[in-house]
Amino acid sequence: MPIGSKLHSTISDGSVQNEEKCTDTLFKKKFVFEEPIKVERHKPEEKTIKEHGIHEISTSANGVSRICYFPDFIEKEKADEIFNILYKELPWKQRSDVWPDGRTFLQPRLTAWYGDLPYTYSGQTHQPNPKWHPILQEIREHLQKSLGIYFNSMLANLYRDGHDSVGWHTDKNPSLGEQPTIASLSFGDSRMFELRKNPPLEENGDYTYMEHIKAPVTHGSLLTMEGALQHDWQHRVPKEYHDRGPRINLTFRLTFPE
Ligand SMILES: O=C(O)CCC(=O)C(=O)O
Repeated sequence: MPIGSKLHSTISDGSVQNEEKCTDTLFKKKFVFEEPIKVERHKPEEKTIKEHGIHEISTSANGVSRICYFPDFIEKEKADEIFNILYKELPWKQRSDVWPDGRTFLQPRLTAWYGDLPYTYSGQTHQPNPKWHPILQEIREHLQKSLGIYFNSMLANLYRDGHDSVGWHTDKNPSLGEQPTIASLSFGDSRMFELRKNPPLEENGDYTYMEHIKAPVTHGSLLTMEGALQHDWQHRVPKEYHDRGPRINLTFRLTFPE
């Protein structure tokens, strides 16, 4: 008598009958070792944003992630003038990132901060700097009128050459609110702005099979990051392996007291 039938003969409800059937099937079935099916995974093809306009790049429970891209936002002569003024006149400084274990690393770029409030990221704080340079004030007003959005602060980055960069990160900072719109203007040499989608938990932080998107950030271009983008994507400007001239990036934000 099969072991299963003996065990279940003392119980008389419907579920046991089902179990008996399963057990019978199990005894009749021949044990065959089968190779596990290998699921072939492919890296999604990297996309490059070239078309001007609004690009909805993903939708999740967090909402829609959006990039707005305007390569010719500021005409060349004006962009040349802005670059020269900012390069010479902003209080550029090389700061350090402070890691959670206390180690410090010089950032591979120079920065300057403008805004009524302090701004903290990567363990270091930019002190309030409410005295906007006149050219920055002019750009801020033009941007606000064009986008219909108010900005009260701006982080400027100077990439001195192709060796300067900013690594993968999100601008997910309590002072920026839940779904910030960050407007990023570029002047000087072209660089590549890259995005990668955050992996689901089961990928254990592995980005190999996640979507990657690039956008060339050229002289006078505007790129905005909007919606759920800071929740669902990371961004960076990588080092280049060709010679590059200096590039200035202005990222306008609306910040709140922390
Ligand atoms: O230089 C850029 O385009 C990006 C700068 C950036 O990611 C940042 O300031 O958070």
